[in-house]
Amino acid sequence: MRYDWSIEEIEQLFSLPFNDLIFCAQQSHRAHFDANEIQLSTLLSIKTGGCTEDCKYCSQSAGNDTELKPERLMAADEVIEAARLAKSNGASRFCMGAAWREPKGKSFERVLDIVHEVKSLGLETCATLGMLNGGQAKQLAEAGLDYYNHNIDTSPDYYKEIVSTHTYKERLDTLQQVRAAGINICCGGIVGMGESRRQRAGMIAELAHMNPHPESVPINLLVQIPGTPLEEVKGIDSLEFVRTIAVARITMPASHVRLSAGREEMSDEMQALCFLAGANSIFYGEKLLTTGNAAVERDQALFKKLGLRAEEKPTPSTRRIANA
Ligand code: SAM
Ligand code: DTB
Ligand code: SF4
Repeated sequence: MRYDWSIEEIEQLFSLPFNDLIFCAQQSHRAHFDANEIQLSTLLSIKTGGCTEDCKYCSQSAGNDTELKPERLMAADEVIEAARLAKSNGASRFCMGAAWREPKGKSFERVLDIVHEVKSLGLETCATLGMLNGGQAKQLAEAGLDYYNHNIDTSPDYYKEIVSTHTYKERLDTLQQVRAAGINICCGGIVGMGESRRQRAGMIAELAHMNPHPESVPINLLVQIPGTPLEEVKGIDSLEFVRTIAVARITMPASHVRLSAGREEMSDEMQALCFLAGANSIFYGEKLLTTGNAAVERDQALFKKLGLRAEEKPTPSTRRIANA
């Protein structure tokens, strides 16, 4: 496994003829995975809106003038009900998101209880709650958290154009605490925020330098939300998005690369190209956090047309072998 990709090498991958790039990505993909299996994660926003942070893309920042109405942290039994439904629809992982800078006090304790209960349903658990300290990461691990999602979102040099209320370094500090607590890392970013190709390569390089690589790498296509500063940013070409997926696959060959936000607007053909480029995970369910997602029936029909299957949750014994 390589952890030393330079930005220039990654730019060279981006510049390959498309067919060559997809061929390389397929070789990497098939060396590590069944190419016809896709991991399904269902998202739920357990605490929506009113966030103190100023991320320019986000519907949930209190400073962005969006339509969203802030809500309180959901009750545990409502979350468990949603998790049960996600399981019965075929998801293997349940991801809970909160619009917080960091979790605190009684709310954090409720999240710990929720994680414990979701885990006991036989689902993999994932949470994204903002910045964590070492003690919080340990408590989440003890409650049964399998994955923590904390994205770097873009290249280090572009990060300050996107957020001013926390730093890129603080993102890395949280990731370090998560790793130290023995929780799997879900870390990726957003494309289509006005970044250059070099900055996209810079983001992938940062992820690919992490040792070990993040176990899950969500690649989000910006959802342009009315009232956010990125509402009218010029979108990226769809084949450039497919290239980004392929480059993530080649540089992090054993990670699950997730075709994340933006799928609702994508054609079946574009999603098929993303799977061909090595994406092997999706968000599955009617909603992302605050915006729509591809409908479950549409996903089921697409899987049928492409001969794809949902990946089963690894049993503890197979996980040990995979990590050996
Ligand atoms: N507050 C926590 C944080 O920022 O880490 C967790 C929730 S935050 C909404 C999780 C991730 O969702 C962000 O890091 C970003 O990658 C993604 N995201 C948020 N809004 C998005 C949008 N409009 N389009 C694409 N991805 C988005
Ligand atoms: C990630 O990388 N994408 C998800 C999840 N992690 C938390 C969130 C996507 C949010 C899209 C916009 C919304 O629904 O608010
Ligand atoms: Fe808050 Fe997370 Fe949205 Fe940033 S991305 S405004 S931290 S919810």
